[in-house]
Amino acid sequence: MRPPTPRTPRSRRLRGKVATAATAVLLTLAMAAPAASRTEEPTHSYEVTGPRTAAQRTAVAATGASVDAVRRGSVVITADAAQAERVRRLGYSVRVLPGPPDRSDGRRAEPFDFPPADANYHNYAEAMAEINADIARYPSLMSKQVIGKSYEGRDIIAVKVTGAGTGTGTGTGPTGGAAVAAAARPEVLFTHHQHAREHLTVEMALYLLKEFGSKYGSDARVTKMLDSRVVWIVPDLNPDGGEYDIATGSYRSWRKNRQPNNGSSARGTDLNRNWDYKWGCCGGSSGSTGSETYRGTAPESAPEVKVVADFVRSRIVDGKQQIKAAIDFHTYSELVLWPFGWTYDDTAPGMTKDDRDAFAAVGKSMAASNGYTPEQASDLYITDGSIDDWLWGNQKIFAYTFEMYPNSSGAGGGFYPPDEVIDRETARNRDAVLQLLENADCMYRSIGKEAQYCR
Ligand code: 0X9
Ligand code: CA
Ligand code: ZN
Repeated sequence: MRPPTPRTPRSRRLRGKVATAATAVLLTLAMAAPAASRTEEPTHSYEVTGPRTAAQRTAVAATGASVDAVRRGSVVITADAAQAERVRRLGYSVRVLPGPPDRSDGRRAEPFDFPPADANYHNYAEAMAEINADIARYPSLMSKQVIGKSYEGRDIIAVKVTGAGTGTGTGTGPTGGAAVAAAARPEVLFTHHQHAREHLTVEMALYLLKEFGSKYGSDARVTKMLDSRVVWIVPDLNPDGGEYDIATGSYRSWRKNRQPNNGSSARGTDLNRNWDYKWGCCGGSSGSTGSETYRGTAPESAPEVKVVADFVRSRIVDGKQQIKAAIDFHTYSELVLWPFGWTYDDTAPGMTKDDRDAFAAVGKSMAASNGYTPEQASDLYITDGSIDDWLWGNQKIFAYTFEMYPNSSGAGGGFYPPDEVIDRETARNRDAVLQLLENADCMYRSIGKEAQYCR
């Protein structure tokens, strides 16, 4: 079956103008045939009271629900009715929480656009336009590559950001040998928006591009880093899911991509369970197409994961992976997480004590700057096939997961914080991002072992 042609949403400048016939047709389609409610099981957010250990939370996740927030003695999940019933049968009390907030302001949203009260979020077309404008403004600092396409055919891009200065990865400052120095720059990867409803992560990517562009040459810390590192920003791994989530003007709490599943009316693979490291190994994902954490038919069966994994592999030069460190941005819970997610153990094959200690040292230092909680990913619950396990286990990239604002599902809006918080909550990670860039040339310096590992 051919994927449908992606619809190009109109720019927000046109909002309020007379709807064209084409737009009216789109609106009708989007409103009249919500695939989720007709052919897929509707999901709700629930508070589950009882689970207080990681093993108990892993058992809750094994019902096929996604665990969205962890508290002492309870969790918040997204689940359909059958999954919620399975959680109940584990012996926990389950209470329906309110659905996504209504941000319509009593006005009708344009199809494939954020509701009026959240207009400062960027849909796919708006984000691409913003990025193109940044690149046009700072052409010697940043450039764009289309690294592949989503299932529905949208471009997945990587933006390269690196300065014209002559710094190297050694921290010795200007060398006068620009061509040689540029080849030696450690590379750092930022990935965003694996999960459709986590729209704040796209804003995080836009913030980084603006910050790097506007501060290069004036802010000493930014300048030094961009002259001695190559930054790669993949601002949107899941454009299809993101557009689907906002398509009707009411948020759908969608998580996965929009790939159809053979023999099932349920769409989507959880991209963060589809990476090729210990895929499906350990009860940290689901083999059921209807699950929120469906792992796909095989590692990298989701085109979006394959595209980004191929891109990461393309950064192996002369047998050496150039990318040294990474952050994958998610929402919510305000966490800095490090691998592994597939095992509760701190160390494991492929994770020595020194590796773990370096992860923890830099992780805790970043968390001290943004006020998040630092911990190993599996302290929450087991995940398998997640991006950071693959980046570390397969590519030896020091990869973190950040869970952004809000802290809990209550006050901050859960997956849908109001657009008023975008500036504050993206800038909040400025120092952590710079810290990762500063550590990227030798993560083991953080544990006093530079001489042993980085010569
Ligand atoms: O479950 C996930 O994929 C992440 N949480 S979210 O609510 N954004 O879906 C957490 C992943 C943590 N595990 C690893 N990073 N391995
Ligand atoms: Ca607003
Ligand atoms: Zn997520």
